[in-house]
Amino acid sequence: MASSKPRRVRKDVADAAAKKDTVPGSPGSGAPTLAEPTTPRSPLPPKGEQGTPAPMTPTGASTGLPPTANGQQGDYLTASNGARLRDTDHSLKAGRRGPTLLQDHHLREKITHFDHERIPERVVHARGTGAHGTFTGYGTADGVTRAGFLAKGKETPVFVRFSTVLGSRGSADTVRDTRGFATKFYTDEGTFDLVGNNIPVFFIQDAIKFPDIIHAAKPHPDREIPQAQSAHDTFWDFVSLHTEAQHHTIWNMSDRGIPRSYRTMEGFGVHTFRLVNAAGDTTLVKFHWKPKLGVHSLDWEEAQMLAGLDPDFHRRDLYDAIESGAFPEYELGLQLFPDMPDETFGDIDLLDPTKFVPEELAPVQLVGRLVLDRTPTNFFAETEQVAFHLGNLVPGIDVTNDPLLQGRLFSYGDTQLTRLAGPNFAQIPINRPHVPVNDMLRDGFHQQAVHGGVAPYHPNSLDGGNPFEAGDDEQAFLDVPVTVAEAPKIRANPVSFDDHFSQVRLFWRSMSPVEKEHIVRAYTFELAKCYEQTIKERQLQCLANVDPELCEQVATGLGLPVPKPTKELTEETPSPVLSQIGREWPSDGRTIGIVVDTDAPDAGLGDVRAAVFAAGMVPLLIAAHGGTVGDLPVQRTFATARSVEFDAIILTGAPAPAPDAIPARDAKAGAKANGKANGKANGKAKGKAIDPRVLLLVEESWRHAKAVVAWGAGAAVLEATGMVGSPGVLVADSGEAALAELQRLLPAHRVWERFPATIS
Ligand code: HDD
Repeated sequence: MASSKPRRVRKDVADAAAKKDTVPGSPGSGAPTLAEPTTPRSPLPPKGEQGTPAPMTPTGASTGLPPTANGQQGDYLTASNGARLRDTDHSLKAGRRGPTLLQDHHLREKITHFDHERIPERVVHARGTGAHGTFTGYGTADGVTRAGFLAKGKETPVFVRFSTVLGSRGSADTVRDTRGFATKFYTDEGTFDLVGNNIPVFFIQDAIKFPDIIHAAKPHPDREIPQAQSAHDTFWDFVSLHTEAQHHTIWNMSDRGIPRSYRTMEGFGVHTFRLVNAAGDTTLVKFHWKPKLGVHSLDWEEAQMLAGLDPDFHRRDLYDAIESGAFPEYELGLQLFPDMPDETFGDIDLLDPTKFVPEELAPVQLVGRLVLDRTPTNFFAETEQVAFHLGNLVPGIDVTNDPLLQGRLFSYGDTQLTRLAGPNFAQIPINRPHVPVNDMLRDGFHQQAVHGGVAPYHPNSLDGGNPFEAGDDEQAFLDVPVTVAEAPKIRANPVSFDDHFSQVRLFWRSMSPVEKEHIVRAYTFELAKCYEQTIKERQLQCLANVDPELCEQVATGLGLPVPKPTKELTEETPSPVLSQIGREWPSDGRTIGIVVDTDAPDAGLGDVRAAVFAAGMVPLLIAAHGGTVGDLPVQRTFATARSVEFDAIILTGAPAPAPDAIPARDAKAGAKANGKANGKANGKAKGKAIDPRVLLLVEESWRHAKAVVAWGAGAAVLEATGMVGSPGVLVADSGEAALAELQRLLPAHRVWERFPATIS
């Protein structure tokens, strides 16, 4: 029988505990290091200007909680029930050397929560990064759609997530792959998700093939390699057998597969959608995102180097740009087509997602501007938990019967059930609409709402008939009453879907010679990584059906016979706008590496740095060691700087090797190695040894067709590498003149004429 007396601690035990068995850091323990918790203080301000909007209720109303309500900036550490904690560094034990007690709730809670911190990564597009921003409508789409967020001057908050497709969550950013460009518009009429890619066509025509293409492209199931690559047998096995994938594949093999930055990448909604205006008239549409900085890509060697040197390159680039105020900008554009019963434009079937419509035939009409100006406060809460869904449509935008789109309408909601553990993922803050939600969806795992009322059904009288259905004139979403032709049930495609090669040829023919060379190299690289001879031969046969020159060059690279075409090679009119080269783009936000000799800094250094900055670019000083040069901060050292980070290099000095560093390159050996590339070279100029890391920086920049300008003592570096006279390598009279040369060269992104292409 339990004693009714209060429990007392035996005095001898209490004394012993006070002497040796107390918890370190507790009063009387005598432990010096853990005497008191951190002094409570006011919550820290949110990072920069980035206060998260206060958490909202499932109806979209603010809870009134401060932005950092769930952050670790509060006064006291607490358990999840809010009780203040005295110690979170030691588990509760039976004595200092005793076993841990099961009753230690804090220990169990802390470890249990940690054990479940990871959620399944996305089955595709696992590697991604996001940003907040604002979309402003131009009002130019009013005639074709009643979507309110496109109205003139209307501002709508957005969240964008960029991604690669194949790699796992921790994979490198710069792999050769398609990039996702998914935008959530939190409009006044509900959330609209535009879930696109940076390539306007897709691998497959019917969603039922999606598991096949993804299984083929993901790492091999036995060894789980290669990670985030298409250069392997199963990928090329599938795309050479399933030839509708050839169009998307050539885009991947082009420079589009390795964007320089998310800021220099186009976006495409891919499918044809249907717009409806206030009068009920419909128009077919394809969505485009046009980056303000133009379309620009990495060099393949750069992409590979970056995968090791800075696997977070695109992620970092996006954050750095936003945090430095160089906000990424894109314009939303529409290609509009009359909504005819055959849903074609010319001879292009608008329901076939492996086809695009050249802009020369249907110009892209700009309807709004997106500015990304805020990085997420918490990666997991926002970027990881954001859930896009093509079914998130607003009045004025509807779907078509594209069979890929139809399957996607199912997949996105479905995948979140596993990934976000239940049906209430739309209540997660990043997914909540910014308008009141009044659905009759109830219960389920992780339900956040405390729903009132007794009648979550329609019609009802017990809750006064609430909520009511909206009338046509009350912003209701209307399914466009498209006529569905009477037809037999069938598992087959429209006949027009059988053309798998004409647009692949169109794309190839639209490329400039240098871009064609890159495509040849990419196919040759990828196929050379395959082990199965039959797969290489089958893909060469596909290339023969695209273009004889392409096929021949790749076959030569592989050392294989050149097959003859088995299909008629149609005469396709090129679409020049597909080429990334030959146009001029703004240089805003480009990164300029400025090499400084700390022993003899140039007097004009500060002015040049300021001028680069004033021109909207990012100047980064590179020197032998950290600290400052005069009052200018050194941002990279020769040990941390690699050429791949910079768009151009300015040399303001010729730094000597550190006394204890690797010896400067031997003049003769240097001349021999570099002579192959450009005539003459050595590691010394006029008898002065130059730090080999500077030479490497400049040589790599040269290999990657970047502008390199020097003035003053910097000219010695160019002399040492033997590059003077090579296109885009210049010695200027002054810092001002050097910058002027850079500004002349940068709008083309790279100095393409340095490597004249051998392909026609
Ligand atoms: Fe998809 C994610 C884009 C076809 C099934 N897809 C996903 C994302 C993007 C795209 C950008 C990442 C969204 C994010 O950042 O969270 N997907 C496309 C495009 C397609 C396409 C442009 C063709 C035009 N997708 C496609 C098909 C299916 C899926 C045909 C399935 C039948 N996609 C998914 C998915 C994902 C996804 C499994 C994984 C994570 C997620 O949805 O939320 O449901």
